[in-house]
Amino acid sequence: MIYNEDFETLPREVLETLQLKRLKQTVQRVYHTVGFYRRLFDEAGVTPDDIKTLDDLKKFPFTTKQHLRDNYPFGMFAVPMSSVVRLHASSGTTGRSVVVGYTKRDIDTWSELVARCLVAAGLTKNDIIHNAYGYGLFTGGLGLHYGAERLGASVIPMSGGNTRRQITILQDFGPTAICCTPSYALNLAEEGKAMGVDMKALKLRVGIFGAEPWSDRMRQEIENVLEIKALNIFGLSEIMGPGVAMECLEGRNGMHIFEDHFLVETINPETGEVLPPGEPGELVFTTVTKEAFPLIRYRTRDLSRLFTEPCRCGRTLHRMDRITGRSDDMLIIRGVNVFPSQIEAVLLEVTGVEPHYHLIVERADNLDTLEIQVEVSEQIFADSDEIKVLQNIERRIVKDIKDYLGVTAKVKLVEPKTLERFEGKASRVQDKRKI
Ligand code: DLL
Repeated sequence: MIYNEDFETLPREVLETLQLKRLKQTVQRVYHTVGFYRRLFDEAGVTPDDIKTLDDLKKFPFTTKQHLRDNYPFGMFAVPMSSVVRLHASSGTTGRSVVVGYTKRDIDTWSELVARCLVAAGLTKNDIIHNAYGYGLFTGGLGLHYGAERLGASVIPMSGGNTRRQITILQDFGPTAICCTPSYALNLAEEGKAMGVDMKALKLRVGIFGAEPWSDRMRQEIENVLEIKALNIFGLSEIMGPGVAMECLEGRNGMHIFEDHFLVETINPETGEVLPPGEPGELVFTTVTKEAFPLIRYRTRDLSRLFTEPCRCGRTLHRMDRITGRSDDMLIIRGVNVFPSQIEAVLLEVTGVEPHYHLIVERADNLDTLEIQVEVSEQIFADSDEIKVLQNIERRIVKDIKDYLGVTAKVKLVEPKTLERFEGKASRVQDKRKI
C-alpha cells in the first residue's frame, strides 16, 4: 500500500525535475533570509544562480552540527518567529543543543511523511497504534503521533517509560502496531514475560522501530518474541524528525527516502567527496520543502549507503541501508543522543573533579547503561575521610547529567591519576553493547 501514490511512484525523471525546481527555490530562499547561508555561500563563492542542474548542489558548502550550535537557538530560522508553530530540540547544556522550528506547513508535511511510513508498514485507519516514543522536545513522540492521526488511525500517546503500565495497555487496548526504539521493544517483551503475559498473544502485528542503531539479529529477536513484523524508520530532528526514510513491508531491504522533500548524497567523511550509489559513506541531506528550518547539504554523521535498484513495492524512491555507524563520537543511550563532550562540560562544572574520565556503555536486559568514571582532585581525595563530600559530588553529577542531557548515569569517583592517560587521540568511551 502507498499513501501518496502521486509522489511516491513518480518516474525518476519527473521526480528529478520536481527536485530541481524545489532545490532552486530553497537555495534562493535561504540566501535571502538566513544570514548564515548568505555568508557561507559568499565565502564559498557560490550564488543561488549556480544551481542549474541537481549535480550543481555539489558546488555548495556543507552545513554541520557546529553551525547549528553556533546559531543557537533560532539563528538559522528562515521565517519570523510569528510563523513558527512548534519547536523541538536535542538534549544538551545551553548552547550545545540543536533547536529546530516548524511552520504550520512544515508540520503538515511532516504529518504526511509519517503517514506514508505507517502505510508502508501496512497500516490503515483501522489500526490502533501504541506510540511509546518519548513525547516532548524529542521528535519521536509527536512526530509519530501526528502521522498516525493524519492516517486516521487510533493513536495511544503512551510516551516512554512506565513499562508495566505499557504492558497493561498493550493487553487491554489491543493495539495492532507499536512504535518505539528497538531496544525498548525487547525490554517490553522481557518485562511482559516476567509479568506472566503471553506477548505473542497480543494483537500487535507490526512494529515501527528507529531512533537508534539496530541489527538484523535484533530484528529477528523482536519478531520472534513479539510475533510481529519489525520495520526500520529513520530520521533526525535537524532534517525533520522521524519519517525521513522508511522500510516497506514488501521490500524490507533498505528504507525509502522521501526524495520529493529531501535530497540525499553519500560522501567520504574524510574528504567530503561525493560517492556513487552503493558505496558506504556519510549521509548528507538537503531539505527542499521546509519553510522554518531549511538545511543545505547537512552532514548527518550517519554512515550508510544508497540503493537505487527498483523495489517491488512500486515506490520509485531510492533507499538507504540501515545505519552502520557514525563518523563522530555521538552515542545513543536509551534513544537519547549524547556526545562525550557534553558529559565533559557537565563534569567540568563540578568542583572537586578532574577532567579525566572514562565512559562505559553497556546493554543489560535490553536497556543501555552508562557508567561515568571520573577522577577526584588531590585535595578532595586528601580530605576524603569526609565520605559525605564524595557522596555529594557523585549525586550532583548524576543529577546534572540527568537534568542537562536526559540520561541516567552511574557515577564512580576514582582516585587521582588512576585512569588511563592517552598520548594521541583520547579514547574515553568503551561501548560494550552488542547489537
Ligand atoms: O531519533 C528521530 C526519530 C524518532 C527517528 C523516532 C526514528 C524514530 P534525533 O533524536 O535527532 O531524531 O536523532 C537522530 O538518531 O542521526 C541517527 O544517528 C539515529 N537514528 C535515527 N533513526 C535511526 C535508525 C530521531 N532507524 C539520530 N537506525 C540519527 C539507526 C537511527 N539510527
